Amino acid sequence: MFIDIPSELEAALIGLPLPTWKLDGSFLATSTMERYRTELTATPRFEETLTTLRHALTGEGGGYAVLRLGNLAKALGADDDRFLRLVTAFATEVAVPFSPFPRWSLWKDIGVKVDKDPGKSSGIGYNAFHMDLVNGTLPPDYTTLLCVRPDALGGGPSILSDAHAAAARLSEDSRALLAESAYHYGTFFDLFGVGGEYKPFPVLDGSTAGKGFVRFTAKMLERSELSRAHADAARELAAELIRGQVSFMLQPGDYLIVNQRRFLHGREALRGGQETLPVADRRLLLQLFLRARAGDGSAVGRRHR
Ligand SMILES: O=C(O)CCC(=O)C(=O)O
Ligand SMILES: [Fe+2]
Repeated sequence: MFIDIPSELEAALIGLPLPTWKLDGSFLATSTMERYRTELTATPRFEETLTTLRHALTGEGGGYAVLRLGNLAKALGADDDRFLRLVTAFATEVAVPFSPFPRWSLWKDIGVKVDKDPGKSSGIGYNAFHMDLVNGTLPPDYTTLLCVRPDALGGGPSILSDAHAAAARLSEDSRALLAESAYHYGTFFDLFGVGGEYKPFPVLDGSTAGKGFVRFTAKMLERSELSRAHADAARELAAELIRGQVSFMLQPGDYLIVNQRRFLHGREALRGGQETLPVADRRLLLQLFLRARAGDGSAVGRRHR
């Protein structure tokens, strides 16, 4: 699931003249996507790299990939606009980039905040298995994380788990409970491109067993009021996700793409002592969400807007 960029391709990408992107509402503009595609497809060995990437995300047993863009990050600067345009161009070949948060630009910073709820985004603690935007009726098909700086103190490996495989290991009774509209999590306010608020929601969608979203966040076990039986079933799923997890440390320039219809993600705790690090040295990821194009097999037969 780790994909290296062939050196001929890397060399060509460094000089690629990608223009600043434009947005159409909260989605990347079609004109930008077309321009980026034209530039990328003219580079050597791009098509084979893209085929490998798409297969990792949507092929049998697949569901996530890490594009190793570290050399490009080093050459261009990991938080330089040219590098960000390049990563955006790769993302565009997977699905349509968009921002659900009207107040944020396309890419959202995930830094380290020592005084935030440690289990939430940008907190310092264990970030339990979850799907991003779990309480929208149409969560992003893909969530993507670009590593600008790992934890300088050496913590915070990413964790990933095949959600359908975990659900399949549960008892019939637990699966039946998870298929009931008995779960809820968080607030839903002023979000674009992810449908309406879904509350309460079922974790498993009985009609699309093995296919649809496993609409789950282990964070609701601590932060939402759930009935005993429904909470127990959710706890069993959380345990199975951990049993099946893979974990790895993102390196500078690594671009993690997660197919949210297949895999759930999270992150182990950062190493203690974060408050001693200057903010500019702390871990920094940039996050971008993608909506599948209608008819590409991972879409839901609905145009993005
Ligand atoms: O910090 C990380 O590696 C993951 C963060 C995350 O999953 C999120 O903010 O949604
Ligand atoms: Fe997340």
